[in-house]
Amino acid sequence: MRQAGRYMRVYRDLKEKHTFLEMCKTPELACEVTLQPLDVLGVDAAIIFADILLPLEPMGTGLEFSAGDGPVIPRPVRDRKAVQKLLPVNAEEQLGFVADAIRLVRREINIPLVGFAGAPFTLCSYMVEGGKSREFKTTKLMMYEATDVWELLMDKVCTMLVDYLKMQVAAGAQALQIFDSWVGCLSPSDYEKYVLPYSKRVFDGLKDVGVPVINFSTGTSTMLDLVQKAGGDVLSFDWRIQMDSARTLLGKEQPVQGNLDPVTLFAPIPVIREGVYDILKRAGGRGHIFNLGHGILQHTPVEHVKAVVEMVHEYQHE
Ligand code: 1CP
Repeated sequence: MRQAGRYMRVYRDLKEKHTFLEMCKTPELACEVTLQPLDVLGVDAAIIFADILLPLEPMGTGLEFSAGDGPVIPRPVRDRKAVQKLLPVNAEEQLGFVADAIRLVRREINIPLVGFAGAPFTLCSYMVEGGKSREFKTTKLMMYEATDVWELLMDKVCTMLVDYLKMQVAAGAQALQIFDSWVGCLSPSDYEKYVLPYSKRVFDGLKDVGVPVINFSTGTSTMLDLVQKAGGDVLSFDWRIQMDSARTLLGKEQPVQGNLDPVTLFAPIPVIREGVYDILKRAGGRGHIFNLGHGILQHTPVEHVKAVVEMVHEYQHE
């Protein structure tokens, strides 16, 4: 995961000439951006260049990325009428550019390519709030005050997601990652009641898709057992829990991914090494994919990212 290729010069140069959405929707450009970090960093897998919010456009809410402020959803969905008006998505026809980009990338690389989408909660939170949020008050109030509207919205998003993710696998994605970036704003009980059944529906819908599915979330260290119940072959979580504690909680047979704090990448190399080794040691050398606990930050020194990849490759388990 290297959300915001913005930390790389080659990406910024390309963005001088194209908008972010143009880059996502032009398979040749999306392919180029996907490839950009691979040789430089020496990573073991690639993630397709796209965004979790792309499906909102065909659903009818609109989608804009204004410079600097992140995403804007011009027609947020806040009542029953708006939810009823949401359009069913034909993934092949309306999001086929993602499949095309996947096909192009597969021809160019010999490492696995990860496809992805947003999880139901995180996507719905953008649709309800109209953009990013700190408190998620509008979203939570929809859950509490208009539970049936919330459920209808989650239902529509789940249907779209299973379809969209299957399309990515058919196009050649060799693993899938479902990003629940903001679900950590919920209490465990609210997660269990308003979100878990829907996330589970997506993971269940992908059970026979034939590739591993990664269940990614942040801020969920106090409810990882519930997140695990939703499903997914691999559980990916952030740095707010130590790897060995998480593995004890989840059971040692549960494959895991994570969990370096992306801010650590700005630290001096010896501090980074300490953080990386700590995770690898606590993970125990089996069933663990090393990764950051969340997306890489703007201005991250590329040299430090390279150094981390080398550290992981050189590490010898005792
Ligand atoms: O150049 C730019 O300014 C655009 C920056 C950018 C990029 C490079 C955005 C806007 N999205 C992406 C690509 C992206 N997004 C990928 C492809 C892999 C890569 O190239 O890095 C992936 C996997 C994502 C996933 C994504 N988008 C998530 C989930 C992961 C996470 O970080 O939590 C989320 C929440 C988004 C929404 C989004 N898209 C872009 C921004 C700035 C945001 C976050 C805004 C917010 O804080 O709400």
